[in-house]
Amino acid sequence: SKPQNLVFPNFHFQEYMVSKANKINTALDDAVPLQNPIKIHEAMRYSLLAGGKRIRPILCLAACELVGGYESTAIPMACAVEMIHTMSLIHDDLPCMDNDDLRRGKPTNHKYFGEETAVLAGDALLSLAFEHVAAKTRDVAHQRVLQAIVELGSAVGSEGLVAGQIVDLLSEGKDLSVDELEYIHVHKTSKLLEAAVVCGAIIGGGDAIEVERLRKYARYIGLLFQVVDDILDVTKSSEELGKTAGKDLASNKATYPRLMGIEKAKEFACELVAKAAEELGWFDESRASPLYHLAGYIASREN
Ligand code: GRG
Repeated sequence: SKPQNLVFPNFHFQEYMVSKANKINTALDDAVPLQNPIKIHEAMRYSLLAGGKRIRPILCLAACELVGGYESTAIPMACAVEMIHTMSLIHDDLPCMDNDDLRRGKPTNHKYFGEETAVLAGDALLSLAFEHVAAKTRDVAHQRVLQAIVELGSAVGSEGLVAGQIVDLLSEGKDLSVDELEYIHVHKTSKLLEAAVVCGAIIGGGDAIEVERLRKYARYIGLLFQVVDDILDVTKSSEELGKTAGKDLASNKATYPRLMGIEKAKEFACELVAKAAEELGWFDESRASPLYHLAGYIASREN
């Protein structure tokens, strides 16, 4: 395989993230204008433009560019992925699901607009996501657009996010095995991250081998995302409580720090970054630098 020196000397990751997030925010703003009926578009925009790290759409653009595609061709797909992510958060926060009051530093959609509007805002974002890719993707063979839409649909539906959510709901109050926990994480979190990367690569003109290498990369970072989430759960609640053991260790929930201890969980996170980087070793070094840094970003994020 190629050498692993993926830290391209002239690459500035912070600037890269800000520039990509700005482009995505502008594209999302344009994709959902404040039109009639005002209430529904206001509710869609409220959550969609409420910040968020934009990890998924940035992954999508980075994968597209890695395989030699233009950023502009993957912008509609990147927006679609973020629309779906946002709608999943809106629905996840509803009283019939997690019943959360705050999201992205603001009152949740249903707290602000009411439950009926929040459900509809989620539905509308889900529908718009697919319409947007199909209608707005330019200069890409239709067969590729179709392939990406199939990939996205399967990552979201009853074999993807929805599967993870239903299994999560059904297992409430039960002691979970590691496999059951893994199933929930893979479906609730990894599937959409994977679709973001794979769809970006398909839209960017990647061949089958490149797409499958990037799928493997995405699976490692999907798992990494969850391991880091679990570590943050422990460290954050420890800080909040001013104790050495946080809420995670006090609950029965199986988590990586709980299963293997916090230090081993951190080591595991480093191993996952290394494995993700290994998949990138097959690509051009300078082009792979963003995805390499994105894995590091997911590993070291603080929220
Ligand atoms: C998708 C059709 C459809 C229905 C939704 C409610 C539901 C089914 C699924 C729940 C999915 C869910 C909320 C998973 C958690 C995903 C996750 C890790 C969220 C946090 O992602 P970040 O940290 O958040 O990237 P920001 O706010 O930065 O975007």
